[in-house]
Amino acid sequence: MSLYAPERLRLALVRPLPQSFLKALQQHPPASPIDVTIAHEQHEAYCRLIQEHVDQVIEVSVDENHPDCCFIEDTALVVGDDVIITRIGAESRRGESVAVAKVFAGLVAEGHKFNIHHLSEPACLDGGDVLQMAGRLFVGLSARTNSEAVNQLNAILPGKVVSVPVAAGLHLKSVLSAIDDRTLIAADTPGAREMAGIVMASLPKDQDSRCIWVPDVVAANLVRLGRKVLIQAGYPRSEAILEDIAMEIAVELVKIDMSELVKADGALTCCSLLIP
Ligand code: CIR
Repeated sequence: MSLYAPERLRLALVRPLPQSFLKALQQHPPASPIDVTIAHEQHEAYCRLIQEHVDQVIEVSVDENHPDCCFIEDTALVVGDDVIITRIGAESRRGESVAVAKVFAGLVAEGHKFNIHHLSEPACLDGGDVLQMAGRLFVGLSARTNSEAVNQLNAILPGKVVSVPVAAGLHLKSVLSAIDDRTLIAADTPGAREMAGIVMASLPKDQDSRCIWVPDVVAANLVRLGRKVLIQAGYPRSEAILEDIAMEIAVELVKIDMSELVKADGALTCCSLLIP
């Protein structure tokens, strides 16, 4: 059974982009500086799209002391009824999980049936390193996520975790994501090919799994929202490839420009926590 088959999502968490976003972590200085006004507009447009496709959207309060707080995906994993509050890899971001943990505790108090777990030191894990696909939890071992996190996740979710060394990109999902349970979308680069190979080898043998390569790394990260799929605008060659797949599996592509967030290594998945 799929761990993640969001036909209609019941709940999502998002977190506004702070004014301090200019200080967000960046792997490399971008060609042009972040325009915070445009970044806000792009993030608000993203949140509107999430709102359209999810029954309940909870906005976690903004935290100016954490310039990366809008990248809420990194703070928690939701796998069925299990919620795992992460211990974010970058020390400066670690405090971001606190407010998210409080929101989940509040949901439990209201009657939601979540089992809440916390990763503990020395584990480090960013949600961007976790791909849920076909009943598996692929966990990138990266500069942000370590093997102790994999051990702790294995104890919580026995038999589901597959680790994948991150050979390229900040996170596992910086270079690949799933458009459905049998179709991996991956960047056509040597590092991403290595990572995608490991994912493909661990997918169920009884399904006709495939990997579709896109020429633009940024375009390999997409968000499935029911019958819509959010993709990054501005990558026509990748878009043409994704359009063919979308037609075949009867989903509609929705293009969104998040270029100012990409400058801080933000992928599309990173701005929400989606709960089927
Ligand atoms: C960071 O370096 O942690 C942030 N600037 C970007 C995090 C993006 N997270 C994600 O794609 N899951």
